[in-house]
Amino acid sequence: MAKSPNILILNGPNLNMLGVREPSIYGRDTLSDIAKICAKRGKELGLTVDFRQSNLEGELVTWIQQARAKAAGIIINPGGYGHSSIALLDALQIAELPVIEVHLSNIHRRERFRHHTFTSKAATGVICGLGARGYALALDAIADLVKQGLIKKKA
Ligand code: DHK
Repeated sequence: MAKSPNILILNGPNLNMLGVREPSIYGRDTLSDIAKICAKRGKELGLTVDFRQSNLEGELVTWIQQARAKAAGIIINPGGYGHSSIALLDALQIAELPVIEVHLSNIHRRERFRHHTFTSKAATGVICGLGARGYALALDAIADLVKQGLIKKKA
């Protein structure tokens, strides 16, 4: 039987604090609740899900570099690094994989400094404002992209 495609789901800084972190903005789901949602949806879609979180920019960069050889796609909630990290943008571009960026909150309804994300330039699509559900929707989208063999081309 063919191996199921591996999807790397990355979560950036402070997302380990979900559940207690400003619930009116980020909701009450913990990161482990979201990991369970992703495992379930991934299984339904025939995907293997590798769900990770780090507060360290360099660790996220290393994981994205490793994904180039072993993953079929990347889902990333870059947290605050989305607004600041050219290193994460570079790593995502080097990966040459379908990328879906997720934000739990609608960053466009929030402070102006959250409106711009460097990482979005490397994303095939961006989902924001739908809370934990955004991750399940990102898996649906990436399953389609992987099935169609749509590999993101460099700009
Ligand atoms: C998560 C963060 O940690 C913030 O820094 C972003 C994003 C928004 C989210 O909505 O998931 O600004």
